[in-house]
Amino acid sequence: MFSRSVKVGLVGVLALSAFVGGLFSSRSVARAQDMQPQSFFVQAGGLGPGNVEVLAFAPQSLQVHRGDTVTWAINSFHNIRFADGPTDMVIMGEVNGQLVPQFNPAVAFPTIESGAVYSGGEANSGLPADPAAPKTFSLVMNMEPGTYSYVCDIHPGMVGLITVVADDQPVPAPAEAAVQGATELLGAIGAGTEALLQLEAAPPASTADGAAVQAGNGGTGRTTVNQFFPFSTTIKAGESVTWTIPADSVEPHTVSWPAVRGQDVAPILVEGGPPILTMGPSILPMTESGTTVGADGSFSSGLFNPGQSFTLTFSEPGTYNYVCNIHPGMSGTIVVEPGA
Ligand SMILES: [Cu+2]
Repeated sequence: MFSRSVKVGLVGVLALSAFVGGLFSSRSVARAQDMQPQSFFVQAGGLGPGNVEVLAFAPQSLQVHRGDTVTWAINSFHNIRFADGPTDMVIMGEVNGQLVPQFNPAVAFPTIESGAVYSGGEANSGLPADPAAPKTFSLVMNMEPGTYSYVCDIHPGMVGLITVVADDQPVPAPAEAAVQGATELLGAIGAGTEALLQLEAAPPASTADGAAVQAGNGGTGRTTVNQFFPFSTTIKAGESVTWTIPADSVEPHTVSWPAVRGQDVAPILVEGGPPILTMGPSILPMTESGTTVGADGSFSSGLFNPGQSFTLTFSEPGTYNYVCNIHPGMSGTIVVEPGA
């Protein structure tokens, strides 16, 4: 069933790539021959078949003229902040005299509106208010010629470049830049799809210490496969399961049962100011690693990061259909049989 959906997805992506290739009629143009401002598209992240996700801007590097518009298609959950490097997504802040983790306001809230003219310096799109809604963000580039970097703070390492080229110098046409972006995304999705098929075929093996489950994958650069491997694990009551995210992965996950989705943020309203965005039950740790859980219990690791593990011991027979709270479609099953 899996391989079928992978094939269909790839065919669709390849068909799209051929279509975009067909648009390849206009070539690089200098401003002198083309006084109309142009409009460029950049993909902020990309989604592939089998829960493969690319955490990169594509094209990663874009050339424009002053006055051109850049529009980012924000695929899933990203911000766009012009800056030299990322800042912390989560900071500790005071709520009622206690320090609690909260989303950094410098990341969460916009400092420039979509459609505005950008003339340099720090500027932030803020986070999408509704992560599920399709979203775009546009800026008119009004900087001096030079190269400007921007980042997504949610995904450290997700960096894009915009080079403003002097008016008398050519830049690749928007269609050409779009093909470049599609090529970069296709390559990254292809690497993720290959990793997915390999992990499906040969998931991590259990050891004497208990069952092993890998959350996500490593070794594919800016691409993440948001799946548990193996999908289904059978143990006996009293045995344990350890979930591990490879150190060279680029994405955190949760291990949670039952699912608590769409509650990443618990806003606290503040009179006369922006709300404090504390972390919500989808991503807050609820269960310590090493805990023993029964059939009537629930568990949630909270966000854990590449290189980290989370272990549970299951005392009661049953079927536990657990999920990652932050990645829709990322789920697994632990079947606990009666003990020997
Ligand atoms: Cu996940």
